[in-house]
Amino acid sequence: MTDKPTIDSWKKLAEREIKASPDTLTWNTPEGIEVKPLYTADDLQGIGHLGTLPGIAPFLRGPRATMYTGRPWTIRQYAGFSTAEASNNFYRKALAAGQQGVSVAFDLATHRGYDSDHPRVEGDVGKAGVAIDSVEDMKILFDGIPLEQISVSMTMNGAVIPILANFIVAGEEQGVSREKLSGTIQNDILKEFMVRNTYIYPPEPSMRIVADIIEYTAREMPKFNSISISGYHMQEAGSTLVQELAFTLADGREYVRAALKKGLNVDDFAGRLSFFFAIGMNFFMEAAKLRAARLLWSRIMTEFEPKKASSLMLRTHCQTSGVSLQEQDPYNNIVRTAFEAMSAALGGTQSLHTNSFDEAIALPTEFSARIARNTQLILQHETGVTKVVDPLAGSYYVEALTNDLAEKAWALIEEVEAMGGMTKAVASGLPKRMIEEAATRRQAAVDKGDEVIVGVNKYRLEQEDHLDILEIDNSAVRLSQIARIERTRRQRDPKRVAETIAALEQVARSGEGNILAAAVDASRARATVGEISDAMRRAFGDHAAVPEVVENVYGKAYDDEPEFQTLVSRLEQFAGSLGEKPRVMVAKLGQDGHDRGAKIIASAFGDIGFEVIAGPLFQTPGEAADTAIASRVHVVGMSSLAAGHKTLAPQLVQALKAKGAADIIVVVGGVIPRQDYQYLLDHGVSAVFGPGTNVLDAARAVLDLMEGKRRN
Ligand code: SCD
Repeated sequence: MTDKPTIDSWKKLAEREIKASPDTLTWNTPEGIEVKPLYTADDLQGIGHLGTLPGIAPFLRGPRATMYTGRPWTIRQYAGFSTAEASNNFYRKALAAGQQGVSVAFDLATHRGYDSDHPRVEGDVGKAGVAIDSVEDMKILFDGIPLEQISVSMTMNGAVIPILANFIVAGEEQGVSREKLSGTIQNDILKEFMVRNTYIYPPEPSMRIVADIIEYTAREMPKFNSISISGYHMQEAGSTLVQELAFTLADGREYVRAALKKGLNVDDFAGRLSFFFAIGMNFFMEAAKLRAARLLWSRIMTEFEPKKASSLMLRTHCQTSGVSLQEQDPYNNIVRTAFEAMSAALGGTQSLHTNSFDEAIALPTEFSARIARNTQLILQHETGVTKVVDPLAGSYYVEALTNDLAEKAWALIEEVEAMGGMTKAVASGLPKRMIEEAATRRQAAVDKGDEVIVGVNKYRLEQEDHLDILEIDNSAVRLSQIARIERTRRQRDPKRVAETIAALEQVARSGEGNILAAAVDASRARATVGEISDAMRRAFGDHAAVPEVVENVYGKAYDDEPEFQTLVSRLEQFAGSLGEKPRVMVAKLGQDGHDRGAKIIASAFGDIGFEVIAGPLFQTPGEAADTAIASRVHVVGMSSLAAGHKTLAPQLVQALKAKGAADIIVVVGGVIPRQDYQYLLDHGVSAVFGPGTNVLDAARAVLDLMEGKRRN
């Protein structure tokens, strides 16, 4: 047997093995990529990138020549909760235990530019991140952490101006001048309008803020990354990897244009643009995605004719996927995260956050955070993955996949370009709609069991183990924050505050000068995050999005399947007896802008036959009650993903009662720990739907409740 094997001989063998054509083994991914059961040298024909080298444009094989063999990626765990003191303590312990950089998670009140004493944020303070009201909090946050040595990432977009200003002043007062500060500010507003929703101002002034920050950091903070152009939140919202890749790079192109419009030279800022991607469970495709991202970014940047090679380089942070984590059988999440982390390393990330296994349900505990950090330490020290650059290069499959992803993403980037760029595309709602459709399609695939999630829709435990979780006493944090704001206000010079705030407002209104520079003066004078944000609100106004709901995606995935049809008929019958379609309002309360779950429920319930009212984001419980009453709904479904449920759900029930609408049924869904179910039920909530709930089961349960109510 000396004949060279051919693909035809393999096909024949394969056919004999599976008793069908091997073409039936091809997997159509959600990206529309056909993954064949076998790749060979033939699949590399015509791929142009194969001869490239790391450290050299187009950087597909990595931005540094030696990559991890010279220096491993930064272990940078995203964390923050409660007060600045509590978070500082957490950071110090993490750094002592092997973490290499700090990454701050702020609470949603801070994200949206409200001080902790603002009535709209009662349920949000200190919950999903740390509460920061002024530079006094920021100084405590970094107490004992040498800012000239440790790089700090801050995930902030809405209130990016006061937060970055406070960081700069905290550095100054720690004796570290701003040119020595290293780190990254997220500062990526376009994806906020698309998926993450922690915006404050309308798109146009928001883009000016981004450009002002790029300008200021290019001039004054040479070691600081001015932006973290993020696809992560798109994937979390349900995008495909091609959408994540394309929209993120198109966002980047838009930011470059905004900075050039300010009169900057491309080489003065391009090297400090950074990126941020999610790494989900599609192991090889995620690694290929990072390689494709670097290839396409250098292609995009070439258009701007930079002189420095580093201007063509894509450097990125990655985070393992939050949505791949499950509440059910949660220790499985450790395994999921480890695979995702390995994929990020094989893809060549510069910095990585590994999620803790309990993050599907709560903030990490010290125990779960240790395992998450150790996942990376084990990868770096024990697996040998750092010993060679771009080890997947030359794999028939990975190279073909890199090429497929690049081609598909490029086509979508060109589509955005034809619309006039990403700001216009975002304004048209197209990317958001595409992502929401992909998310709804995926939910249907999971609900139907076409996509297996171990421990959730297959191999589910009869009895889940109890899990200890970290709970934040939100009202205690709020009171201590309010005490500190009051002290800061008493001790500061009111005249200086008024002058610096007036100057900031003037810079914002006039379009002249740099907003961040003006905010640094206001921060030095101890103006609060809320006061700085309000000055800009007066100049720019607030942005309010109109919620849209995707139709005919969930229902279509089920076609005429009996399970779906039975429910549809049952609902029709009930509507007949009611004399109208049952109406459900999907409500988002407080500053929690995570609306993936709410959108999927609204979309699926609509397809099942409910009339759905999608409430606007950021309502108070009283406002949501008013909307529910005005829309004459039968049920309010409150979706909570940011831990405000124990404060906000009882307030909603009370508000409905106080307004004479106690007959409206309240159900709650989202990230609700099991230990909170009884509390919610005791406070007037009729049903709770935790993570991993099958949407058809939820719809059946809501219908049961409505029928029950009608009988009584
Ligand atoms: C790197 N260096 C090397 C080297 N590799 N030197 C020699 N040989 C090598 N092989 C150098 C680099 O040039 C750099 O120096 C320094 O070492 C640090 O390396 P780096 O690669 O720049 O790494 P880092 O400082 O960690 O920066 C990584 C990014 C940065 C560029 C990606 O932007 C970053 O840290 N981003 C993190 C973003 C983040 O944490 N976001 C959290 C988001 P010089 O600098 O001198 O060149 C969380 C979030 O949104 C969650 C979801 C939600 O809230 O909704």
